[in-house]
This record gives sequence, structure tokens and C-alpha cells, in this order.
Amino acid sequence: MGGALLARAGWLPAQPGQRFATEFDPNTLEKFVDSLPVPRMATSHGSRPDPTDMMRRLAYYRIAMRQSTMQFHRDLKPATVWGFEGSVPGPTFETRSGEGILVEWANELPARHLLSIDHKIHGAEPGKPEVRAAVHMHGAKTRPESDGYPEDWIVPGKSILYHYPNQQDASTLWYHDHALGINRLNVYAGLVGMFLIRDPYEDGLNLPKGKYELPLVLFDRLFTRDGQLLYPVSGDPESPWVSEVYGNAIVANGKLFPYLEVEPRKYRLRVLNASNGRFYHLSFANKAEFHQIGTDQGLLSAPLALKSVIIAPGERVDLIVDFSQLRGERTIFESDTFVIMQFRVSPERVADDSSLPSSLRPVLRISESQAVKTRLLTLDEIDNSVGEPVRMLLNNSHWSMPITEKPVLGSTEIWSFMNPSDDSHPIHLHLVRFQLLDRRRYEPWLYRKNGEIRYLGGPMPPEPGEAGWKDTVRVDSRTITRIIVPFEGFAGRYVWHCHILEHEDNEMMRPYEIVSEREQKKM
Ligand SMILES: [Cu+2]
Repeated sequence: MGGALLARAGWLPAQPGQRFATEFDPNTLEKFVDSLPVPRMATSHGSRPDPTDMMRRLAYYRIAMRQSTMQFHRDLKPATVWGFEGSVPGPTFETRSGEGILVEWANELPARHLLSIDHKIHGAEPGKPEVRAAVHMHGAKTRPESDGYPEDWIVPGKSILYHYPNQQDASTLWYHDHALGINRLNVYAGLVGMFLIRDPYEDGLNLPKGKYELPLVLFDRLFTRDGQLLYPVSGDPESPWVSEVYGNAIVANGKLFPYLEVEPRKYRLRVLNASNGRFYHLSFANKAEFHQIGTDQGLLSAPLALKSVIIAPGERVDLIVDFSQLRGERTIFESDTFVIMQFRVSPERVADDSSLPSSLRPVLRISESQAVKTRLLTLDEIDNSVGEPVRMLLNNSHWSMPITEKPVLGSTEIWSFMNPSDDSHPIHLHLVRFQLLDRRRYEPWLYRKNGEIRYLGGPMPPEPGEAGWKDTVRVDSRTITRIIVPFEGFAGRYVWHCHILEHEDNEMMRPYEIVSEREQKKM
């Protein structure tokens, strides 16, 4: 793994040059005094006609983005946050595959932003409304007009109705802001929530459910002495953008160092990395084994026994943790040197009628021969004269340049991401699910000099926990990472981007367009 990935996961200190606000050290707080909150479930407000079939009606939800206050810890003053329904994380949606829903996203935020906007960043130029929001359902197969395209932002006082058809397998999706040029700030302020899709196949596996199934939304933050969110800025007031943000504490479901009382039995933890830039290397302090059963887009073919798991921003891991061997004990869930939370296992024996089946859901590997096209796409960091990053690009292209990636609806392509940088970039494609083919180390300097690709070793297969359906993939430092993507769903304009939000906001995002076969013939 590259040094930057290790730094993100917490093995190494943050890189020099980043202004690391050390105003307040959350480690001075007493740990395990707040119980882990579980976000409330989103509730529908009746039904509305299905926009694709007026004879049918769909459950209708209205979710407002609001400023509110919340306590991240018993001994911290309430912080001003922006949350869906005022809560961070927002309410969890629980939906069924094949049963579409409608969500009216309402921007009820104040007119002034909570954090410092960089008006030199594309999309956030002077004259643009300061507060804008676009809600993207990460991992959802939606029509382009419901995808939360970064330019489809709405201002306070406005709302927009999105349709989620849920024509996809059971999976752990999440929703968050995606407004062009300020998405990193809106998400940091708290605009994240979880969205679960269930289906009969998954129901039949008898996995832990009800109070034994928990979302675990993780993000890191910095705080001021009085408990407010602190978003670091560069030394230049004209362009406050910083290339990466690392908090000095990890927040779980909205609390610092929470605890959870559990029974000695199996639990299902649906873990989301909603951090702006930090990677986690999750494990239990007592080295307890757990099982990974799913990834971004649903179940793996079989449970995977692990003692630790890496999760990059935007990714999800679905875990089964069996506390039956830990009756009466306490164990800490951590990411290297960072304490996340404590589990307190009750001493009384309990019956556990849930299962951890030996096989889960078949994941048919897509053969490379099915790909009709291979695209080589570079991940680029543009530095200033003193080597500080000033911008990130995909394929050396700015957001506003003409669309160059136009896959045909129903076709399969291989996208090869070439990453010459020292950073690992988690790349996310909207609309589609894909499979990771391999990563291969290569010689970046030679490529820069004369365009020659010289590999430094053979292809590395996906890690077993990445061998399911993905929508976000780590393109590790100095590798060419290849994914195979069936472009299924809808024609239209979507985006692909790095999920390090500081990168995404500063142009490490590009539109792509899925064209129908008919349009393709005209081209
Ligand atoms: Cu990136």
C-alpha cells in the first residue's frame, strides 16, 4: 500500500503542509459515556403517482435539510450542524427491491454557509448562491434527472422530487450532498444518511435483523474548543481550499467514543465510510474475528473471516460480528490508533436464531471478453511551483470540458485507472455497479516521459472483500486499477469522480454519458 493510504488509515501522521487544527484534542474527553445512537427510520407521508406509470402509486417521503444543533459528546457543547431532518446522520431509509419510492428533498438550510467557501473553485464562483444542495443516492440505479447531478442544486426554500425505482439487489446505499464546488463542506456539515434495499433472496438467509442489525456511519472531524465543527483552511483567505482533511476523532452515528450494550450473539453491522478523506482500517482491540458478508452493492458469494478490513471514503462493508464468545466482556472497535467505540457484551446467555450461511449470493464474474471497449483514464494531481497540490483532474480534463466517456447503454467496458500519484483515490461511478478486475503496479515516470507503460510485477487480484459488486474502488498509488462495468439502467448524463471530497470539489470529477444504441448509430 502507498504511504498516503497508510497515512489515511492512521498508520502515519498527516502529511506536512496541511494545516492540522490542533485546537481541541477529543482524546481528552471521557470515553464511552454516550450510548451509540441509531438513526431513526425515515417514514413515508402517504403516496404519489409513479412518474413512470401513472396507474401506480409509490410511497412518498419528504426529507428536509435543516440547520440544527447536536451534541457529539456528553461533555461537548452542542455543535451547529446541517442534517437531513436536522439529524446527523439523517434518517435511515428501509426499502424493498422492486418497490420504488419518491423522495422530495427540501432545502430548508439558512442563506449563509456554515463553513468557508472557496470562490475560486469551479461551480462556487462569486455570484453563485452561497447555500446550494443536490442530493445524490450513492449506489442507486436512478434516471439521470433523479441522480443529484452536481449542477442540479437547489437553494434554500426550494425542493426537488426524486424517484428511486429500487430495481436492484439488496444493498447498503447512502445519500449525501453533491452540490458542485461545495459538496465537501455540505457533507462535513452533516448531510449524510443511509438507505437500505432489501429483497427476498437476502430475507431467506436469516441474517441478524431488527435490533441486531445496525447502521454504523463513520466520519472523522475536527472540533473547536467549544465543540463546534472545525473545517481546516489554507493560509490564503482568497482560496481556503485544502487538498485533504483529516479529523483527530472518529464519529460513529453522530457520537464520539460511544458504547453499545450488546447481547452475546450475532449482530449485523452495515458500516459506511462517510469521511471526506480518511480511510479506515477497522478491527477489534482484542483481535476478535468477524465476517464480511457484503460490499458496496450487496452480498459477497460467501462470508469472509477477517480480523481487520479497509474501507475508503464512499465504500460500505456489511459485517457479521458474533459476540457469543465475549460474554460479560468489553471490546473496543478501532481504526489503528483511533478508538471508535466500545461494545459491552452482557453476561447472560441468549438464544440466537439468526444464521451466518456458508454461502450467500452468487457473484458471477464478468469475463473480460465481454468488454467492447477499454478506456485508459489517468488520475492527475496538479501542483504549484512548491509542490503543493492546487487541483486534481481526471484524464487531465476539467469538469466543463466536452464529455469524452460515452458508453453505449447495455454494453460492457473496462475502465483502467492510471494513478501516478502518491495518494490512493477511491473512484465512484454513478448509476452502475462494477467488478474490480485487478491492480498492477507500474512505472509512472516512464509513462510521463514517453507514454510507455512498464509494469512492475503481475496483476494483483481484488482482495476477497472486494470481489463482490462494487460502486467505489480504491485506485492505489502508482497502480493501474481495472474495473469491468456493465452500463445498465438508463441513458443520460451521470458523473464519475474521486470520493475524497476535497479532490472531487476541485475538479476530480467528470460527467459521462450513457448513450442508447440508437443515439450511438447517429454519432
Ligand atoms: Cu482523489
